[in-house]
Amino acid sequence: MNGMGDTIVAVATAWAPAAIGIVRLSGPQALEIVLAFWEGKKPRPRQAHYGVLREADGSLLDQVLLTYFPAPHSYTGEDVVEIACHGSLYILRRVVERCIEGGARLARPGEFSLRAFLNRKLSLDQAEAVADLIQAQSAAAHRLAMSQLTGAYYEKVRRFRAQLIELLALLELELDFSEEDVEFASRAQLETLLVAMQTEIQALLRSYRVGQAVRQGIPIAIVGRPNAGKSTLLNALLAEDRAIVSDLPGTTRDTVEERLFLGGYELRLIDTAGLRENPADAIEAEGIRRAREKVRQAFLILYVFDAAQETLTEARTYAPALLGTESLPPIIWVGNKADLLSVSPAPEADVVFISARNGTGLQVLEAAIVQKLEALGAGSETLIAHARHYESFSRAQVAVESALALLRNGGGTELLAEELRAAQAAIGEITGEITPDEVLGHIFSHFCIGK
Ligand SMILES: Nc1nc2c(ncn2[C@@H]2O[C@H](COP(=O)(O)OP(=O)(O)OP(=O)(O)O)[C@@H](O)[C@H]2O)c(=O)[nH]1
Ligand SMILES: [Mg+2]
Repeated sequence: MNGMGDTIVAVATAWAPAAIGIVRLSGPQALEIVLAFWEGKKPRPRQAHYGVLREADGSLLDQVLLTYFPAPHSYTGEDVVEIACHGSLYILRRVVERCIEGGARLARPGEFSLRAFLNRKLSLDQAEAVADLIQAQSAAAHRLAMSQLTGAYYEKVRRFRAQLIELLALLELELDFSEEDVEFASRAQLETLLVAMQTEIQALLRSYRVGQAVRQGIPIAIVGRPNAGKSTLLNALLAEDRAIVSDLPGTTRDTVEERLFLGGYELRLIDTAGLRENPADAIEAEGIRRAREKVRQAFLILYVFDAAQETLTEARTYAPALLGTESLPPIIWVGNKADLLSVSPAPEADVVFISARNGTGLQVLEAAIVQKLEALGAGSETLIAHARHYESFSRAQVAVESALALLRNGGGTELLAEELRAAQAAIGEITGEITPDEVLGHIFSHFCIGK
């Protein structure tokens, strides 16, 4: 497929003054439109050319570098021209306007990548990965986007699909030769393969929560009784006086959220109102309700208790009722105000004693957070990071399970093929290439069984 017909233009770099700003055009008239106000050598493909752009009255608009990528060897698969100008907002706007005067149209959001997808330069999941890559702020989010663009996740999705197509091809062959009662696909091998796939998809489906958290910032709720030192801890972790601290219980009323980069992860730290059984007024009650809501949404909880007032065992005993939910996210127990203790408690997994006020134990706590996130899979490269993928994989999983049930109960080849087709189509939606013809194409190219 080539050419959506018109030529689009947009500023490809950030909309802010900078040393350089790039205007990009894509479409059949890209070069012609630019040449109309370009003064310099006729651009050779994929070479940067120095030249100038002129206003209609002949005055100098800017000195630029121009690169021409003829179709199909460009990002969009169409003719593309990139103009690197001085990054002045005035110049960038004028260059875009000059292109529009020459017949280009302002691109819609994502339109370059859309064209790349329609021209098969990028698959759908790759296009999503490009968007993620641009948004990624942490090493972990970057790793995830890269994995989806060309790495382990990308490979995994394609391997599942290729395996399913392979199996389907064999089953289709069996159906073609049904009178002869041959079995091209060994049922035992089929079962082994499907069981392996089922296990892998199961793990992927479980990874969705962590994948989404890594992509968008991992929500970590700081909770505990009033006056435990939650806001002091938030401030200490941020190294900034963000939340109000006071010795009055019930100081924090609403939730306070801040981003923190730690160990390659982007965290969303959420300070909450202190939890107690009998709130003094309606505002405190509302604060507690919000705190509990944050607990339910959190990926990890820092449960802060005043170690001078409460032992770890007591904190553990009372926490579930205070947190107000049965299914709690993973917890790191933070014994605060350790400066007031005469003996330091014995170390334990998921327990850290600190003094938020004078900073002792903070590094240990930070290390414990990173370690916990890694134990929860946040460091993996093959995580589902998009709801769309989660839905497709869920449907693929249902189909794979049905296929396994059919296999085990001696179901017919036709029904089996139907389930594998469904699984294959579901995964094909992830990559954006649901083409049933592909299955047929596979049979012919591999087996050459006539016309
Ligand atoms: N000795 C000591 N005092 C601390 C420490 N951390 C906090 N405090 C004090 O404890 C009091 C309460 O601290 P906050 O951080 O406001 O406590 P909070 O848990 O946010 O309280 P609420 O917002 O009311 O739920 C303040 O007077 C702090 O100075 C600590 O590590 N050691
Ligand atoms: Mg507070």
